[in-house]
Amino acid sequence: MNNEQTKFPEGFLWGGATAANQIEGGFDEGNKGLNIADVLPGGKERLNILMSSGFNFEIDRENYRYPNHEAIDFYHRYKEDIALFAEMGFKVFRLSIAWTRIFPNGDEQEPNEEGLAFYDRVFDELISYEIEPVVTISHYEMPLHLVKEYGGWRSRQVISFFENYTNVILKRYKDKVKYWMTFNEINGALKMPIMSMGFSPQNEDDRYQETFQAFHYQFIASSLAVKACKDIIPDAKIGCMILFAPVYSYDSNPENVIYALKEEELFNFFCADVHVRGEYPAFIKRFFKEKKIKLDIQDGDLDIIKEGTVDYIGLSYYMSRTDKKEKTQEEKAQGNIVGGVKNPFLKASDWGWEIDPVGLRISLNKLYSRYQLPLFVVENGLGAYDKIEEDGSINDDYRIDYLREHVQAMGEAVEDGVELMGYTSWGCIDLVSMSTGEMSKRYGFIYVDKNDDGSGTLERKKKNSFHWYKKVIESNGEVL
Ligand code: BGP
Repeated sequence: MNNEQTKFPEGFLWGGATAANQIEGGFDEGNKGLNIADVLPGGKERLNILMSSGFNFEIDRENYRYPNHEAIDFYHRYKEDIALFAEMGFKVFRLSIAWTRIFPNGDEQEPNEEGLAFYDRVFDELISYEIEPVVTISHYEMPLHLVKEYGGWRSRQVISFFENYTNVILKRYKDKVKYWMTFNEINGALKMPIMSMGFSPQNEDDRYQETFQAFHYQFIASSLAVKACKDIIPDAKIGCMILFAPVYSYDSNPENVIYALKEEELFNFFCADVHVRGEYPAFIKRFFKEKKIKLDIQDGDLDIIKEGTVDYIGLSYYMSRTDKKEKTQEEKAQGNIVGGVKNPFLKASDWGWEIDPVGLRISLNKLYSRYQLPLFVVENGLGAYDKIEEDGSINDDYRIDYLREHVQAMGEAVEDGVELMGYTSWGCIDLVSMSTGEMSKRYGFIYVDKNDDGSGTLERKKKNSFHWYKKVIESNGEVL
């Protein structure tokens, strides 16, 4: 065991992260309405659907499986799961509220009491173990009705539905939840708009226009949520959530350096700038001009955005991106979900996500020097195939190695002067993968007996990493 000393502040928020659609199941229970994750099939088609356009948003059980429908059945097993999180010593647990449990169609006036009561039970259970909930208001689960009837976040009307939803949950859970986040990986829509925006642009020409218009509506919605949170729960903290993948220039050719810089501005910093500073950054004007983007900005929109700036920045970090201006098909990084070219210095996961712990230190430094706002790593982890040995153990030392190096990198960043609030590793219990819709891409400290074909007992088992993470938390990141 390596006893490397780290400098995590007292009260550092160690825990794990999930999203409703990837754990709950019970997709049609408790009056829940259908959301976008409920119509996404698992398997090979999934990533193509996420990246392309023309998806019809219907359930077709003859040809596809829908893994999110049962997921890992957290809806019925949350007590057992929370007890295991408590055993690891979690200080916080990040989860999302399924909008469709509260407003099954999204546009009703009155909320669904059964849905509200479910999260009351979950929060009470967490609180009974002194685990604080960290709640994402919207994590890739837009009501399907809003997608079909309004075109998702293409429509300005959706702002008021979201505002209603947000006000209801802030008021209901004001005494139970003190950490909030608005939209999960809001900038991820630049790669995969379907999950968070509820539409995929029909053609390349409209792509930027539609995506940035939807961002504008989401910024207003997010700012209204921030403002409501400050009014309703004055002692709460509310953040944004950015998918952060630092962009490296492939080499020192200035053409590649400026290309990487501009890609980084657009992908990593554009949404964060608006959330944190409350205004559109200067660099985006040129981009809008070149792409002929004209936003519908109405009177008052920019004031709302200015007033609703966040308290902290939540980020997911899985990989970096190395890029150059001109790249051949062969040079492209296979599977690296944020694109770019292969980085010769890095290894990749079985899904091609390049593993780069130093990149996390770089990301935290970049974000902190730009904003001087507390940072919260709310997703990070290794998706891997796990094997159960004959004696029932699961020796996921590769996962421990990955996490150790990333925790060390955070420790370095803290020593660099970064203000870091916490770390919730992604998929602390195995769950349905977002990009593949499968179970076999596992992230958990806790194994769930469920297979890609839907079979399995759903029994929970501790992996080696469970015992490792417990010690990490106990020692506040000193025993790694
Ligand atoms: C993030 C999402 C999560 C999650 C994670 C891992 O982008 O916020 O919902 O699933 O990535 O991705 P995957 O499940 O595709 O491995």
